[in-house]
Amino acid sequence: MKKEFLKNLREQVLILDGAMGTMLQERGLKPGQPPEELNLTAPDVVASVHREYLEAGADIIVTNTFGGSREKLLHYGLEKEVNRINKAGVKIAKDIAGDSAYVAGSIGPTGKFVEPVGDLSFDQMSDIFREQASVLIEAGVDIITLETFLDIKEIRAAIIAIRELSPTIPIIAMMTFDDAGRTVLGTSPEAAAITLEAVGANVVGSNCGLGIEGIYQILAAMRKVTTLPLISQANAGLPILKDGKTLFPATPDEMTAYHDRLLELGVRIIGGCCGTTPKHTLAMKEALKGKERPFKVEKSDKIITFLSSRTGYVAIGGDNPVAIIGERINPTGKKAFTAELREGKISYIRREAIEQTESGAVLLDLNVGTPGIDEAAAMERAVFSVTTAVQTPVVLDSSSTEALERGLKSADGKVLINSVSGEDKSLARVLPLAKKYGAAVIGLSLDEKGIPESAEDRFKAAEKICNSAKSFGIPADNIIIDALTLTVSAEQRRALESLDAIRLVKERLGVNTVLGVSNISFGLPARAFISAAFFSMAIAAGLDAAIINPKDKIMMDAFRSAMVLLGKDKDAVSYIEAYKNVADASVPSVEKEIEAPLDIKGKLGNAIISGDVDSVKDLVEQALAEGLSPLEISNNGLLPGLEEVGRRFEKNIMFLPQVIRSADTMKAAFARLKQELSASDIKPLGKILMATVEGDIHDIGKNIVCTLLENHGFQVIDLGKNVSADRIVKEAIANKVDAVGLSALMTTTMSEMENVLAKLGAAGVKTFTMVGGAVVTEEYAESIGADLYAGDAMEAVNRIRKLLGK
Ligand code: THG
Repeated sequence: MKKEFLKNLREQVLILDGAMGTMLQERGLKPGQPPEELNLTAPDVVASVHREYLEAGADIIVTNTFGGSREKLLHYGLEKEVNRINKAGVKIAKDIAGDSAYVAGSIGPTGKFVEPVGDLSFDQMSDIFREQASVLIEAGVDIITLETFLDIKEIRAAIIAIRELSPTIPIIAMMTFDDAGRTVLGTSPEAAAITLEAVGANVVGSNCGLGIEGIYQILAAMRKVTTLPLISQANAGLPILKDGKTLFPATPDEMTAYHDRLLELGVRIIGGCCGTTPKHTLAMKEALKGKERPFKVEKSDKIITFLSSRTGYVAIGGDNPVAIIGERINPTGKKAFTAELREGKISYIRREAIEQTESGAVLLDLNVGTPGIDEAAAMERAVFSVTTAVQTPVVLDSSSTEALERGLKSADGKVLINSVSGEDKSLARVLPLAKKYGAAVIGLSLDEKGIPESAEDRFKAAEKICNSAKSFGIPADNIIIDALTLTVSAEQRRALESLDAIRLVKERLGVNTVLGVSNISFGLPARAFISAAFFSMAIAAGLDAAIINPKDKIMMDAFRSAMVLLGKDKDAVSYIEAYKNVADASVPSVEKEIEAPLDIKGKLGNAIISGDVDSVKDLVEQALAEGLSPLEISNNGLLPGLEEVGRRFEKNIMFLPQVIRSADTMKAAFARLKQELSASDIKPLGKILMATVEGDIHDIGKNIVCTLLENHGFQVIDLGKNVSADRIVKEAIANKVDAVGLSALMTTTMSEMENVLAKLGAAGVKTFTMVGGAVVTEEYAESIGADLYAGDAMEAVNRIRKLLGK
C-alpha cells in the first residue's frame, strides 16, 4: 500500500517523472496531433513512457492528460471525448504505477484567459476544469497536478473548482515564469504562491520556461511568503537549435547541481519538464540518496496576513508597516461617484485607485453599495477596473452576499472581505465564501447585542469569530479583527475602549487588527487632528492596518512618523523619501506646490496611460471643440501616452493586462477621430499578416501581438493558428502585406518557420518577416533569415514600427 501522499511528502523527497510530449514524438506522435489522443489509439505507447520513468526511479507518474480539457480538445474536434481520454489516461498510468508510484492527474491551461484580459468568465473557466478534474478523480488519481499556467485567474478558477469536487485530493499547482521572473501576464512568484495557497493548493512551484537555476530563483521567492512544500520541474536547460533540431542541453549532472539548495528551500518534489528524459530521472534519484530529511520550514512567530493582486502582494502584521487601506472608493457622501455608479461608469473608480495608490495606499477598499443599482454587477466592474489600473490588492466592502461573491470571482488574487461580524447569521453567511475563494476576512468585534461597550466584551466577540473561522478551516492569519471606533464626540470613554480592545486582541489571540479610523472624529470640527492623534495611539496599541483617506496629508504624516518611532521604517528610509524636500516640519506643513494643471493634450495622454475608456471619449470631444485637429490630438495627445505605456512596460511598472487596456482606450479614441478624417488620412501604418505556423495550435502570444499592432495603428490580417506555409504565401501575395509575422510555441513546431520563410523566398515575395514565440530566440531568428525577432508583444510593435520607418 502506498502511504498517504501528503504525509509521505513530509518524510521524504519524491521524484516526479520527466517530459511526456517529446517522448511521444520520438515514438511516432505526428506534429499537430494531440498527445492525449494516444490514450485511446495507442495506450501501449503511452504506457511504455510511464514504464521507463518508473524504472528510472520516479515516485510520481503524471498522466498523459495535460491537454485533456474540453477547451483544448475542441481544437481537434475531440471535445466530446473528455471523459474517455482522461479516464484512459488514468488507467494507463495506474496499471504501470501499481503500488510503486503515485499517479498524478495532469491538467494544463486552456490557452484562453479569464475576463477582463480574456473572454472566458470565471464560471466558464471553472466549469471546464471541474469537468476534467472530476473524471480524473473518479478514475482514481492520487494527486491532481496543474502545470504550466500563465494566467493566475485561470489556475485560481481551476483550484476553486477542484476543491469543490474534493476537499481532500492533494493539489500541486505550478505556474511558468520567464527569465524576468514573471508569468506572461505579469504575476510574480510571491503573488502566485499566496494566491495558490489561499485557494487550497497543497504544493506550489514552477514548471517549464526556465532551467534549474531559474526555477531555483522562482522557488526562493515563493518561500518568502509560504510554508507549503515546494515543487521544482525545470526544463533540461533552455532549448538550443542544432542542425534544424531543438536540443535541451542540460546533462543529468547539470540538472542535479541545484539539489542541495532545493532541499534547503523545502522543495519536496523534484521532476523535470521539456527535454527531461529517464536518464535525467535516474540521475535525480541517485543524487537524492543519503540526503533525505524531514520537511521543516521556519515559521514566523507572529501571525502574518498575506494578500495579493495579479502582480504584487502585501504582508500585514509582524514587523511590517501598518497597511494603509484607501477608503475613497465608497459612495458615502459623494454625489458624483454615486451618479457614476448609477450610469455604470468607472472613471471615478480608476482615478481614485491610481491616486490613492500613489498617495501610499497598499490596499483599496471597494464599496459600491448605493440604492437602486445592481450591486453585484457594480462590484464586478469595480474589481475589473481597479485590478487593471493598479497592482494594489483589493478589499471587498459589502453587506450583500451576492456582491461579495461576484467580487471574489472577479478578483485575481487573495482578497480581503470586509466584513463578517460575531453574529451567528453573519458568520454562517460570510465564512463559507472566504473559505471557498481563499479570502481573508475582517471580523467586526460585535455580536447579537450590537457593539459591546467594554474592551473585554469586544475581545469576546473577536474570539468567537476566530473560533468560528477555525471550524470552517480558515486559519487565524486570514482573520483581521476590527475593534471598531465610535465617535468620541458622543461618549469620550469609547476611544480608550477601542484601544484596549486592540491590545487584548493582539495579546490573547495574536491575530492582526484593523480600524476605520476617521469614525472617531465624526461630529467634531477640524476632524483631521482628532483622527490623526487617535491613529497614532491605535498604532502604538498594536494596530496592523487602517482604513483611511490616504490623500489626507495629516493622517499620512502621522502614519509615516509612527512607523519611524516604532522601528517599522528601518533607518527611516520611507520617511526621508517622503519628506526630503520639506524644509522645516516644525512649521505648519506647507501644502505641496500645486502642479500646473494638465492641458487637454496632457489629459489625453494620461487617459491612455490609465486606460480610461470613458474619459478618453469625453476628452476627444473636448479637444475637437477646442479646435485641435485630429492629427494634433493623435500625435501630441494620445501617442505620447501610448509611448509612455511602452516605457512603463519595459520597466516592469505596467504589465500586459494594463497594456491591452491602454491599447483598447487608444482604439476607442481613434474610433471617434476617424469620423473627422477623410479616407486618405486614415492610412494604416502598415499591413501585417500574422499566423501561428502549421502543427502549432498555440495562439495566445500571437493574439496579443495582433491586438497591440491593431491598436498602434497597423492593419492586421490574422490567419489564426495551424496555418500551412502555402496559405501564408498565398495570402501574403494577395494582400500585398508589408510584413509577415510568424509564431510558434513549441520546439517541435518552430522549425516550420524556416519552411515558411523558404517558401516566401521561393515565391519571390518581398516582404519583411518577423518571428516570435516562447522558445524562439534572436539567434534562431537570424539563423533562419528572419528580418526581425520579437521577445514579447510590446517589442514586436516597437521593432516593426522602426523597421517600417513609422
Ligand atoms: N470598519 C470597516 N470597514 C469600514 C469602516 C470601518 N468601511 C467603511 C468605513 N468604515 C470606512 N470608509 C469610509 C469611507 C468614506 C468616509 C469615511 C469612511 C467618508 N466619506 C465622506 C462623508 O461621509 O462625508 C465623504 C468625503 C469625501 O468626499 O471624501 O468620510 O470602520 N471594517
